[in-house]
Amino acid sequence: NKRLRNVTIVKPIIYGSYAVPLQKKLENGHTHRWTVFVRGVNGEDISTYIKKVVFRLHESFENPNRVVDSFPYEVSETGWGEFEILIKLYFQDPSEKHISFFHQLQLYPKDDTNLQGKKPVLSDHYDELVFHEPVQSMHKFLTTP
Ligand code: SLL
Repeated sequence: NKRLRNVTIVKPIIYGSYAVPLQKKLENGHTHRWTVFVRGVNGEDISTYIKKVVFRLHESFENPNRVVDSFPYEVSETGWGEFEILIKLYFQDPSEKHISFFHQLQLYPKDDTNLQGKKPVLSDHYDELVFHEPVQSMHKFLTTP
């Protein structure tokens, strides 16, 4: 399982969240429905090289570690507060170490043009996963159409 010299593969991804206020506050105090997600750009299927995604929610949630092992890589919940979500990407090839990043869940619009909360509040980020000189087995996952 050799490294492929002088080969670099770049995988663009988008990760983030969107949130909408509930019509009515729930008995448990929840005010919003939200989704946190990771996806490929241009509808690319990332399951060819992603094995699973773990979303670590705030500890006030039941089972805060949410493991998603197939498309779509997302978790939907209701809640009342904003917090940082740890997102861990695990790759199909076991020799490739997982990577982690944080996303700040946003429920409330930052500008007051959307104070009525009619539109979903979206917060997302573009990022690029760079695989420099991947091993042969990982290269195969990365180039599978
Ligand atoms: C805050 N530091 O105080 C943050 C914590 C926690 C959000 C936010 C619901 C949990 C549940 C929930 O939205 N927790 O009751 O299921 O704003």
